[in-house]
Amino acid sequence: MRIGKFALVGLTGLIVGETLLYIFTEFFGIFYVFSGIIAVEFCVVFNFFMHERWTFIDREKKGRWFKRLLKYNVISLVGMAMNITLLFAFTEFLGIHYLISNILAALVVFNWNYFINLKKTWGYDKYIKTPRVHKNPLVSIVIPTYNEKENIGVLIPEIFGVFKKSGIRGEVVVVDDNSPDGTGEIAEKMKAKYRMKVIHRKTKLGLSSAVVEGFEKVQGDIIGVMDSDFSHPPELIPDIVKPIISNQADLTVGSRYVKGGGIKEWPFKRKIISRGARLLAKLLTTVKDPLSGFFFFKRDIIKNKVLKPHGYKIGLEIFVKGEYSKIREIPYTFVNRRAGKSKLGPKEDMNYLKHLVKLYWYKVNR
Ligand SMILES: Nc1nc2c(ncn2[C@@H]2O[C@H](COP(=O)(O)OP(=O)(O)O)[C@@H](O)[C@H]2O)c(=O)[nH]1
Ligand SMILES: [Mg+2]
Repeated sequence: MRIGKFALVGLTGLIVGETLLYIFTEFFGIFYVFSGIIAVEFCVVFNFFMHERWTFIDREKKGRWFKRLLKYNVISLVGMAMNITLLFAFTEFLGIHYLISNILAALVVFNWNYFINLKKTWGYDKYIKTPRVHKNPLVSIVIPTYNEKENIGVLIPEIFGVFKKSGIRGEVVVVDDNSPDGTGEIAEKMKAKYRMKVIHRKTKLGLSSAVVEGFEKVQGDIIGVMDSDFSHPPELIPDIVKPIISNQADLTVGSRYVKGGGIKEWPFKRKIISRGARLLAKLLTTVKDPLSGFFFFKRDIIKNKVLKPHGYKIGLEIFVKGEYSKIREIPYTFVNRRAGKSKLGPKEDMNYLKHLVKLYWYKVNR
């Protein structure tokens, strides 16, 4: 396990550091603070080479090692500063005993160091070879529905209108969980007019599993996901798929948290919860709106991946497990649903936390 190697190198570094500190101070008579500074620097360089030769040996070799050393050095020093700051904050503001605080701080900083170095210094995300899509690809949009009778009949024609206007070859896959209000039948009737499939499941089995089931039935090389309640504007489809069609992106995300994006009419409480939820996903992905349910991707990025639909954030699952290199986030404003009721309640917040733990575990073991 890579993170284990990383930890072991860190530990050996500590021993080397201590030894050097002792030697410089006792044998060379250097003031111990200066000895400490020299020892830390030695340590950083020592650890760097261990990581180069061992922890990250399977990377694609590109660029100069000296540049990586520089990055690693800066990240390590920032990490140390973070450690001290957190130690202080945990002790003073949370009233935790300073020895415990230090362990907590070290844990946070260790993880930070690991993930940042993995990505930034040794570039593990960058060198993934992503497939190209060919000219005029088929775009499949998966739409999960549960009691959306007022929306679905309006949404589908709008989507196909957008396809036509923008010259996109598209299909829609509706996954309905036997909605009591008859959404499934409405969708079924529309098949006569539009290129679409309707999957009928027996009971309400949940949003994520519906989407994953949809993925299994799509024909397109590009797959998209959107809600059926108009929270995700169909007019945006061209902006969000075109970067993929032109191979400028492997994954595009409709984003509320990049410049130009936003949310309308959310109460303060929901905004706070959303911010907290976003923060917790911070180390998992660089996507700025990791909880977005409006995204498109090249089918191949999930080719060999097992998607586990825990909770309802299927997007996050793909952002974390997918093999892609180029992401693009397209700003949009999330609006509350046009008609009908939300199906997701507080129970889903717990599911989200469980999902996060699983994804962090996945990432660490990768
Ligand atoms: N098939 C299926 N779709 C669902 C389920 N739960 C929610 N959806 C759909 O998923 C989308 C998002 O759900 P919604 O209730 O709007 O969630 P909110 O926007 O977070 O309030 C909508 O298109 C729903 O119809 C489910 O259990 N099964
Ligand atoms: Mg909704």
